[in-house]
Amino acid sequence: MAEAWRRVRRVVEDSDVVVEVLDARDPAATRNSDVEKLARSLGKRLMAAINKADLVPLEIGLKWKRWLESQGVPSVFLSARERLGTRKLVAYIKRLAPSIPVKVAVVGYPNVGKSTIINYLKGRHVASTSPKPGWTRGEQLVRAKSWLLVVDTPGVLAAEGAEDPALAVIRGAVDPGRVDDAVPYAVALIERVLKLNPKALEAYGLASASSAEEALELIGRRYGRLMKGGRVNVDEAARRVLRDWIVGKLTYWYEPDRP
Ligand SMILES: Nc1nc2c(ncn2[C@@H]2O[C@H](COP(=O)(O)OP(=O)(O)O)[C@@H](O)[C@H]2O)c(=O)[nH]1
Ligand SMILES: [Mg+2]
Repeated sequence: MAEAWRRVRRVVEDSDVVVEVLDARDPAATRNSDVEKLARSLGKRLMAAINKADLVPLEIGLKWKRWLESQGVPSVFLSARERLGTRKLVAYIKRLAPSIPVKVAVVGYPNVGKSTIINYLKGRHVASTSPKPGWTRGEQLVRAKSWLLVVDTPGVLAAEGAEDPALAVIRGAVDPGRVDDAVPYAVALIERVLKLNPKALEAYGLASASSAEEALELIGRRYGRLMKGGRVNVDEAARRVLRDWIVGKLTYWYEPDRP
């Protein structure tokens, strides 16, 4: 078993309630059936936190919430960064708690907002970060409220072998500053946006594009410095798009039951 998965397993084992954090821009792509199965097989209560609500319309977020709940996953639609819906998250955790105090673990792909959520849950009343008796595996527990203990380590899911490079980007596996060739990743991401929600490219001032390659070219022409001979620096444009995804400047949304 890979070390990353072992760590996720440990975090889940040490909890009663597992909060799977999803990116509201693409909840289906940031969902992980392995961790859901793991939580269920260990008898943990599972819920989803559809995070970054500030980036998508409310009615879309609520459709995703209903979609997840129809599959047995209680869900809240929230913006951890903007502190919207966060109290509802706490209320859901309380409702799901099998006993008090409840131990909560936060899991998800990189960049979905796990640390922001953990920090919110911990709040300012960090009473203790020392390991509790019975906590032999090295995870830290923070008592956030009298009834709420937070596992201080996020369960980071690794995006392994994503068949579609767009999924690798969405699942936080591509570092725009380090990846050798950013273009195929950016093209794949834009293809997904064109397929699911082409209007989202209006954020780049693009009314329409007939292909992802054309869109990338137009983005480079509009925002980048041109190279010798007026050629577009496509590599730079691609890295910009990947960065924009990470910081939330690039946003799109779609309804459940599309791919
Ligand atoms: N727009 C938006 N950005 C968020 C939200 N929550 C977290 N982020 C941002 O997403 C990035 C990753 O957040 P972080 O908590 O470090 O994610 P982690 O990798 O899952 O721990 C950071 O730039 C956060 O500021 C949110 O609710 N809305
Ligand atoms: Mg983190």
